[in-house]
Amino acid sequence: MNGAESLVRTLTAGGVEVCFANPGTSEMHFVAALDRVAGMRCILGLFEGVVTGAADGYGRMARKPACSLLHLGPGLANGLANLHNARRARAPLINIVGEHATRHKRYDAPLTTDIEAIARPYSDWLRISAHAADLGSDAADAIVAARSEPGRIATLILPADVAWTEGGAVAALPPIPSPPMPASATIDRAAAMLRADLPTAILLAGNALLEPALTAAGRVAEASGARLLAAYSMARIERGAGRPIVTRVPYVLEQAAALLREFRQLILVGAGPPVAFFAYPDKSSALTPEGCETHVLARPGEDCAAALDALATILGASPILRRVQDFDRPAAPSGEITLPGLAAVVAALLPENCVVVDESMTSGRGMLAATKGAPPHDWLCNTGGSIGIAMPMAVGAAVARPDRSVLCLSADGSGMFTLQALWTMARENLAITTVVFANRAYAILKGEYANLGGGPLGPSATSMLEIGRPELDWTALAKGMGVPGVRVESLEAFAKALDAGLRSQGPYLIEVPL
Ligand SMILES: Cc1ncc(C[n+]2csc(CCOP(=O)(O)OP(=O)(O)O)c2C)c(N)n1
Repeated sequence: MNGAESLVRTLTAGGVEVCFANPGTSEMHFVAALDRVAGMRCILGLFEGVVTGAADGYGRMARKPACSLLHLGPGLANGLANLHNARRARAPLINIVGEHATRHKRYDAPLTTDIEAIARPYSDWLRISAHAADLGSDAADAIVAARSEPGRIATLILPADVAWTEGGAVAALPPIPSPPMPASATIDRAAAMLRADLPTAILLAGNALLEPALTAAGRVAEASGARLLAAYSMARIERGAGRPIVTRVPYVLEQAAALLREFRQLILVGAGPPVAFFAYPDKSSALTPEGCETHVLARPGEDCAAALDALATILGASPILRRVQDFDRPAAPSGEITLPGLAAVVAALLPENCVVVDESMTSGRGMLAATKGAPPHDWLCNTGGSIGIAMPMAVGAAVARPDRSVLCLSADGSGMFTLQALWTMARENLAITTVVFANRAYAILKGEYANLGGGPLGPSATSMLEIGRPELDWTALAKGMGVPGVRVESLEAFAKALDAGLRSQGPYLIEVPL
């Protein structure tokens, strides 16, 4: 068995069943091993941003890692933007990057770069494999690193000679460490704060927005009267009718500040203190109101669910959560396309257990509020602000959960970064309905420019923020990659297309001109 085969065998034995890949010559032994080892589904992405974004979406939905396979430094560089988002999402991911054979590096062949230097800031764990005999145990260590709470990026750099040399050995998986429990004094302090008669919010992020932590948070809120908030950069939230009521901190600074203003106490669970996305002249970057006491109940790598459960017990919370979101959804509206109308159609038709991948940007700002009473579903967001994640992430989510339909909401500018994901959707026949909000602009940047107080925009600057010349034809782009689609001109046409897409067992694209 060569090193590459020991790597694939160790990965599959350790529960890594999917590899999103864009390989090259240096990864050929890994690719060849896929035919000798059962149990690894290999999925081709036609750009590395699709590969890393899909691995992120898979990790968020499967709650275990897929691996990505990238070609040397340039392949990694192409995948970095979505690797950044994955790291910000604390998604579990094993990032395998091929490298030249050790003896080849001194020749400075064209693809040579310092892969370690490129990968380091995007990795929580990194190792360069040195010997075929150790590659299996390197892979096992990578799995443990990726699977350790709250989910980590483990980058394994794989020199070609380590992959092709005989003497590989499959390694057993060391135990995955359990997340530590916060100190009891930390939980007691949170209980004392919640007993004080002060307006209090509990800010949740990461795994705290998923069961079982979510219900425990709901019980704490019910017992104490505290309000549950979700960090703007939330990776995934389980929401909808029957679930705890959680409000997301808005993107827009003034709106976020207005939401947070009333609180005198803030308890953080898997979240950092709220901060603005960007700095603006004369505005604070920190969003925690002045005089508000902040207390960290559980850090991201700690056991958020157990901490919340212990807190609920101290507070004498009811074991059964009663204060949940009511089922409430509108009838699908008709008429001219408007943003509230589009949100209402989505709310009217969202199927139970749907996975919504949201990079709708300015067009979807009303989506969360409109869908809060829809049947239970998951909502996945862009966590790192690097745009071009929705379509790749939808691929990964659909691969992880073939039992659920996936609704991908993408703004047109964001979508253009990684639209090659449509090809993978078609090739793998994934049940993903992609809605493209075609406002033909980088609309958010116009608002940001105004926030920066730069005065009126000149024609050259304006043309940097508009993408309508030439006009993108999304249904043609999708068709060219094997995805059927339709352009809709009214809310009833949108509702009809959305219903058809969500019922179909394959990919579908709806272009909504705005
Ligand atoms: C990788 C990356 N490149 C560039 C940006 C800067 N950026 C932020 S928003 C945006 C345009 C978004 O336009 P679109 O996705 O069409 O959404 P809209 O604002 O029109 O709703 C750009 C270019 C970014 N965040 N990430």
